[in-house]
Amino acid sequence: MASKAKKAPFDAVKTLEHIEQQFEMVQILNEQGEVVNEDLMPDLSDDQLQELMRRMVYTRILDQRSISLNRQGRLGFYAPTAGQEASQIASHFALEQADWILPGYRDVPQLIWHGLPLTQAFLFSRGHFKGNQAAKDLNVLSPQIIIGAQYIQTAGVALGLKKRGKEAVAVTYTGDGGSSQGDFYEGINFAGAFKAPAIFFVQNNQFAISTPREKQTAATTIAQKAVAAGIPGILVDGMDPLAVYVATSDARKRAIAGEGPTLIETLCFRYGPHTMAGDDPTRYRSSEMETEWEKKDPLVRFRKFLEAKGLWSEEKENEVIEQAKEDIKQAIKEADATPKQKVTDLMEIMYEEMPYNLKEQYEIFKEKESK
Ligand SMILES: Cc1ncc(C[n+]2csc(CCOP(=O)(O)OP(=O)(O)O)c2C)c(N)n1
Ligand SMILES: [Mg+2]
Repeated sequence: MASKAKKAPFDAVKTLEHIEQQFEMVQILNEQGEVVNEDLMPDLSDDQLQELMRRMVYTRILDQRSISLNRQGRLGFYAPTAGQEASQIASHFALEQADWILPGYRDVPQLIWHGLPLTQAFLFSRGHFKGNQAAKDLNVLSPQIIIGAQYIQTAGVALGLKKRGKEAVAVTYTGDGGSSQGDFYEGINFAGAFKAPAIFFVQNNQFAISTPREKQTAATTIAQKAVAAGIPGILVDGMDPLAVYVATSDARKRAIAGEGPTLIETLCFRYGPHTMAGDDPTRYRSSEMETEWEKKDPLVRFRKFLEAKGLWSEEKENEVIEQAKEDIKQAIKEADATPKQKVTDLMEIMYEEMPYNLKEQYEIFKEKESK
């Protein structure tokens, strides 16, 4: 049946375009380390600015050493972090010790700066249970391997903090790939509905293993997904430590004030492979793309910014590098000296009271292990 062309009563596409246009990338330092948005400059002392740089340099060295330790067969599972230091370290820098961190597998640096000893990080990499036994007063959960699952846990932890009247937030990290999981939507929606004090990070490093960001979603930004949950969403230059710091402290302030959660998308890049288990990035991304992102490097731009203020030098940087190397050497020694895990260890930590049938097996293993 021929129908007369009618004018649409409303323009749904325009509504979407209008929303998408609101998500401009927040940036304070450009690639040359120049301040391009003075109004947003955070109130950080010279010491704090230096400490932030120190942590980023240390983390880059930790990444380099972890990769070579993995190649020597001295570490197990490892997900490289270089390129994501501003996203990881500057976001953590805006947090307090009382805050809870629910990390993904690439977020070991945030755990370390929250207080997890390096030795434990190495034991986690080796699949040793002691790597997952953080001190009781350290507010962290173990790195989550199931993508996006920590988003729901974060909504729960945040609501728990609110109900207990704690002045603290629950902070989680996932990737661009993680934002496609059902858990992602459930987490931000629940936290929004209950005004739970949570900060949800999506470190958009452009790839989920080999799947490019464009295949992940039709949305122009991941930050805009906050709109459907009725919570603020921020798109931030994830290679700019000051922008990430400001976005995080703003989100934390609002969460503590009872205003609920925030979704923060940090645009960044992982320079290395997905993990050390055989991924070859040259098969899915061009060297031009890599060079473009390396120009945005967070350490390079922050170094330039600090040097212009007389706050950083090659000497300072070398001190940090030497310290990191020394700490890593010591920590790997301690990890080597940790007794190998036994089957009975796993049974002991799993149960407060062991079922009788497992008790029988436990005795059998105990006997075997004593030989
Ligand atoms: C629920 C689930 N599905 C699939 C996997 C396998 N897997 C591991 S990492 C990964 C990609 C995740 O990419 P992204 O969220 O962008 O994080 P990135 O590794 O880039 O930091 C996938 C699909 C998994 N661990 N969990
Ligand atoms: Mg990714």
